[in-house]
Amino acid sequence: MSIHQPPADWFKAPDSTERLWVGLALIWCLVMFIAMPYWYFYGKQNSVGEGYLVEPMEFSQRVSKFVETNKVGELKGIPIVEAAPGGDVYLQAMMWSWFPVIQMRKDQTYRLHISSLDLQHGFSIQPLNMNFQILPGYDHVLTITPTSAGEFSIVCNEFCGIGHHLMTGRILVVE
Ligand SMILES: [Cu+2]
Repeated sequence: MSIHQPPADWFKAPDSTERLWVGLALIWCLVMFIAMPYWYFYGKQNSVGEGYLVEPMEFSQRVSKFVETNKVGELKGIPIVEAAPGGDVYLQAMMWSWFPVIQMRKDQTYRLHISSLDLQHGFSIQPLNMNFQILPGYDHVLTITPTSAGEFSIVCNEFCGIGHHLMTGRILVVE
């Protein structure tokens, strides 16, 4: 029971301005409703990729094996790793690093496996606008073909703690 009762005749039929706004909001809802599936099929970015279940420890072992067999150099103490074209590439996210540094050949296609060992991170390639959510327990596989050579940064775009802003990685694309 409220302290003050509303007047019995509280309801007023919407006037023309209110009807106009409700109408505009409804039209906008429909536009957004259609835009989501449209963008899924015709947008040129953010594929959903493939997803597989994987235990964090198991994924970490795959990363270690990948690094051991494919290491080609080192950047500030972090191994630079290059897979054969068409091969599997592994990237591990954890508070607060991306491991290892990935090297790829321009115009070659790779299967990039990404997973997290602890909590949710965001995989974002800069300066391109590509963003993916990375979750522990899931091997997120992106089939990617770099179309230009250069150095690309990976940043974490999902707040993951006090060192979140330091969580950067590298992808090197060579000719
Ligand atoms: Cu993160």
